[in-house]
Amino acid sequence: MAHRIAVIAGDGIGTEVMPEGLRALKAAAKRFAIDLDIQTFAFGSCDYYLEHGKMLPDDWFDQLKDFDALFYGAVGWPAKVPDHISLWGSLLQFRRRFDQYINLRPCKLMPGIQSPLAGREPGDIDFYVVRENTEGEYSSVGGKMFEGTDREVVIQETVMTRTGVDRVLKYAFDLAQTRSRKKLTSATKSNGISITMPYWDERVEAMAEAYPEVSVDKFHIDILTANFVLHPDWFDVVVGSNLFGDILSDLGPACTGTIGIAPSANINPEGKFPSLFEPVHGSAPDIAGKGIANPIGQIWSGAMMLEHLGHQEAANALVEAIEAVLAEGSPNVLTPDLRGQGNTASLGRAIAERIEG
Ligand code: GGG
Repeated sequence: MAHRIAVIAGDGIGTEVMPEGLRALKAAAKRFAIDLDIQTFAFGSCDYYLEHGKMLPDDWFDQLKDFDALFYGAVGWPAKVPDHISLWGSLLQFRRRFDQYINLRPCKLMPGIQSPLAGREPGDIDFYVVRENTEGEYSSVGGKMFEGTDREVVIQETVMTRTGVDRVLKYAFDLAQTRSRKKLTSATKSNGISITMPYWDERVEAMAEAYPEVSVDKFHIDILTANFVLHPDWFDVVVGSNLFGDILSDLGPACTGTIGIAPSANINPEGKFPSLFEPVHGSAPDIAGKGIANPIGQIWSGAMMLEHLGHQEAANALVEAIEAVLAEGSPNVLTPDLRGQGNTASLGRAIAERIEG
């Protein structure tokens, strides 16, 4: 039976890397005889907002809920729509309504890419960030008072629920258990943020009792970011709240040379709703329209989607094709963030050709 994939390219470079993500997916589908039923949607972009006054149509949930996966580009064009309106009006709706409470973000130094961290080789950086994806600091609890006066007050609460914290910790511990190093690092700031973050720590300690084989480290976020740069080889599975996970999963890929290659999966592990696969990078208005965006984050996200849909061999073929093209290092193929003179299409085409074999 065909896998139903909903495609939403979104804004900026999302619309430029998506065709390369699809090209790679179609090449894998052909080689491994996978039936993909791909349907593209125009909503979820700032242009849609300018035309309709909202990021999504009222019936978006019903339109998307029966798909097997969502393949997503990027959102945001602050010159057209304020970022908090575009993000809350689209991507965060998907994550919440489809209960995609895991945001899984691999961070790996690939062959042929020079890390900005001196002396680091492929193999030195290979970890996952597991980000809580539906609550935490990304909460809609709060408000404004005395707006426009000199007594103006703004408040936004962090929300941590036992269910929300335990389920992301369980996912992270389960993942750590499958890895050879079996190491889990938890990010908090429990010396300064004195209620929610110590609560997260308590839940880590409680969960750790069920995983005696997993070694657990707890770091405050400030020194953890320093250690990402100084000792990226220390990390295996890093778990954090919505905000901390977001920051760490930009910093991690930056340590591997470029955020342009970083993929992510927003997962509803129970499979009750579709999961969503998107590059970590955003819409990058500064380079949009130039055709130079790196498509690897989108293509690698496609590999995570194929794995999620049960096609491990095809997923491996995508990642191997990415690694082969990076290792080859042809300057005419690689995008400028990889120190090449190529463009989005040349890199996407080279990877698709490798997949085809
Ligand atoms: N493809 C990822 C994307 O569009 N990100 C825009 C963004 O600002 N995301 C914030 C977040 O992931 O919470």
